[in-house]
Amino acid sequence: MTYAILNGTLIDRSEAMVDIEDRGYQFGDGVYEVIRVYNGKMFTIKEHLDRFVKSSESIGITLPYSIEQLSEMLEELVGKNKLHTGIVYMQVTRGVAPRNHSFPAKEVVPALTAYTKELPRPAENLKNGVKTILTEDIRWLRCDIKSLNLLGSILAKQQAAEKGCFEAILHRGQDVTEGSSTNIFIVKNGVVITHQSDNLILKGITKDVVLQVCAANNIPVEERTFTLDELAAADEVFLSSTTGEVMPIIEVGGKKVGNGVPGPLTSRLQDLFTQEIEKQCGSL
Ligand code: DCS
Repeated sequence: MTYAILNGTLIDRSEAMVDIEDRGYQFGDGVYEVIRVYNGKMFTIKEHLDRFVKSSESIGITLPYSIEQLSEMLEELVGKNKLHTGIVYMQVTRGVAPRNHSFPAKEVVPALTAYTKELPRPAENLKNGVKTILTEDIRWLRCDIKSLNLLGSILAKQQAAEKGCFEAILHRGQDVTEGSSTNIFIVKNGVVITHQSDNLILKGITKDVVLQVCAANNIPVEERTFTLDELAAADEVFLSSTTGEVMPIIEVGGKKVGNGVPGPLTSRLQDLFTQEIEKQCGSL
């Protein structure tokens, strides 16, 4: 049997159902996390749970569980599902209440769900790199909240998929923000450049690990807005995300990055990132 968590209880995945008036279902009124599992161990679990609490608080949802309780619950879920390599998806919504835009009565309990999925590491893409498209960032102005409202991201990712690309790189006018579900980095003259963690992007946990390994290895970083022109002139481009890790980008909007193969600094950062995974989760 495969298990899922519904409101704090482990149940059979096939019996995990939500009400049609769950506010996540009707309004996208909730937040979520995706956590990577390697060798049956969750990577950067603390950072993900901290961000989950922060996202919840920023939309006025008080989680009915402590971080310790959430952590225990997820560990039990991963263990019972015998997940080796994959992800945990977890979300909380404001709960089930008669449809009304404003918040429901205080007694309505936020609805927590979580489940696991087998997902191998994307070995081929990590090695060969991926192609991307460019598209205008039409999302709202609180992209720092990991909200369930993902239409802007979904529409961008679909455009990428229709062009045979892995990701859509988003920009607001001339300024590059991030990918539809990833953070974007460029390398120019040995300097790693990525958008500052403000309201226009999600503060990626993978991004933070990349920045930490850069600091620890004296690799210069600039966290700032960069433009489409800088992207086009970059020596290397890569993305980061929980599922994608540190992934080379070899094409942007039909144009090759450099000579169209993964760059040396990207490969070095991949190695350093892999070491971080192995420190927490054992050898890969
Ligand atoms: N930016 C956006 C818009 C994201 O949705 C994500 C993660 C990231 C950046 C990268 O953040 P992490 O490094 O913390 O993963 N998106 C998750 C998702 O929806 N699926 O997998 C990861």
